Amino acid sequence: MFTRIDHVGIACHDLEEKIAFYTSTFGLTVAARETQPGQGVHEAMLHVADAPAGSSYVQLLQPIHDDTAVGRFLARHGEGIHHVGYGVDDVEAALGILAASGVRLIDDRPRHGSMGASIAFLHPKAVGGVLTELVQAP
Ligand code: MC0
Repeated sequence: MFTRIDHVGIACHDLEEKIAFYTSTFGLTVAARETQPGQGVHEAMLHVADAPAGSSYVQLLQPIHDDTAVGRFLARHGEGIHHVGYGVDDVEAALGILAASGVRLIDDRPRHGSMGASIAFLHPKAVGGVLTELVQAP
């Protein structure tokens, strides 16, 4: 089902500071910056590598305000890994397979994600405490 690790989402308080750290320390480059009001985040995708199945990224996430998924996560856990995003060829097909096998979904249909991707989340309680995202690149 998974074609690659598309990205690792990292929650942070200060997007500019973390972009500066990842670019200067690890030599990553910023592939995209967006604000996603529906997800409650300002975010940056930092390119890590290319592979035949597609590219991989670090996704830095700063909440737009405290009462958002990432804002609540920061209050509870502090900065750190927020979710793992896996590449899939067809997010709707993957959701259908997972729902049929009883995996608890957050999204039963795809929504708009970073860089034009079609995305859907699986509940962390169904994945051993890991918030898991399916990503179908455009
Ligand atoms: C919350 N919990 C997590 C978690 N967030 N566990 C692991 N990883 C996370 N990231 C756990 C809490 O510890 C708690 O566990 C329980 O879930 C409920 O916590 P809460 O604070 O009451 O939860 P809510 O209301 O924030 O809901 C949690 C849920 C939500 C995962 C359903 O955050 C959600 O729908 N997330 C999906 C959307 C999202 O995260 N968007 C931001 C990234 P206990 O054991 O104490 O009950 S947007 C993005 O990434 C886009 C732009 C993209 O990639 O393209």
